[in-house]
Amino acid sequence: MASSTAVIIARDGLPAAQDKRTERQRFEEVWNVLRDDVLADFRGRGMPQDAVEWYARNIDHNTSGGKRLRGLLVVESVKILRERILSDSEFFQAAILGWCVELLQAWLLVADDVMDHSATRRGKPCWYKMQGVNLIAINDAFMLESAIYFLLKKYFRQESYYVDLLELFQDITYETEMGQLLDLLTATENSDKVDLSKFSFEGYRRIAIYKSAFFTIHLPVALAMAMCRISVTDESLQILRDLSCALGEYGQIQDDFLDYAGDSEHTGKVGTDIINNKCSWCIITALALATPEQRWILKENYGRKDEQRERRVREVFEELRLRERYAAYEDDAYERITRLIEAIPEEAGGVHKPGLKRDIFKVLLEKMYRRTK
Ligand code: DMA
Ligand code: MG
Ligand code: MG
Ligand code: MG
Repeated sequence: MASSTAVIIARDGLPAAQDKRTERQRFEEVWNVLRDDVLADFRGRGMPQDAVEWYARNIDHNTSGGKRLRGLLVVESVKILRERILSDSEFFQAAILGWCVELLQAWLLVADDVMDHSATRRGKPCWYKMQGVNLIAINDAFMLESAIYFLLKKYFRQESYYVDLLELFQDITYETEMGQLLDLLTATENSDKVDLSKFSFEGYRRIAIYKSAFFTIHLPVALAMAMCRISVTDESLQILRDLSCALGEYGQIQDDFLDYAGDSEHTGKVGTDIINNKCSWCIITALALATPEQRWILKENYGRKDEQRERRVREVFEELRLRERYAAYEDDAYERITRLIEAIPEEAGGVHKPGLKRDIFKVLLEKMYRRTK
């Protein structure tokens, strides 16, 4: 590990318990080290100054302003699995893996915003909308992805579980790309071909789980398990998959609801699902409740690049009391997921079996419940 790291993490030589910085602050500080690593390597390969500055701008724009839900989930999970406060070097290692998940999210969002024709993200213009970027954003997304594998190699190559980390990132990236494909294919761009009968709860669930659940929940928890050298059994994998699907679907339904009802000042992004003809929880739910007349209005106005028509769709969503439906869904999801968590077997015959811990999912569910951004 780089000697500069030890200085940053163990500031003033304080034992971890007396360290007053929040976990989030410590997590952010690790990023300064990793950012320098990536840029020093880039410069070291003979890249000219303007390219270094471009890469730095790409990295800074796309890694700042997020909630760090996924990155901190790795750190939190390692802490819960170890059942104690982490040493400085353990915190650093867990935070690197957390930052690799944040980088995965960063490049996925750069590409997602191009494909969704979005305007803003995390309170700023989307990267492809920045002066002079445009389609260079495609290569910039790939470069953020490559930074993940650079960091994994630099810090984990000597570990016995290095290949497990690589496989996790590759498999789950692939699954997320499958989800993005389903999301885009279900949303026909051609407004003559808007066909709401293509939307179903079953199709919705598949999109949500593939595009969101696996990289948001399965990946961070599985990385933490790998770091703690907890071997994955069929049983624990099934539990992790089930919990990821339940929590991930819930998280995507929240995202869809906020696309329609969220305060864009607060979420940092302006919703695009209605004009993009997305198979969102809102439209699926509205179609299930609509009268024939409301259904006709939705059919005539959904998925059109026209503000007036978007407003008509919103009016029907209001008439159908989607906000109340969502609040009821959310409370029901909270109860249901709580029961799933309680059913995770932690102990066998009184002997503690190393494996998943309920607290990982409990803490996450509490963080997600009633989120407004
Ligand atoms: C985004 O889904 C999914 C990935 C894999 C980035 P989305 O387009 O609903 O996300 P957002 O609402 O943040 O654009
Ligand atoms: Mg999007
Ligand atoms: Mg999208
Ligand atoms: Mg969305």
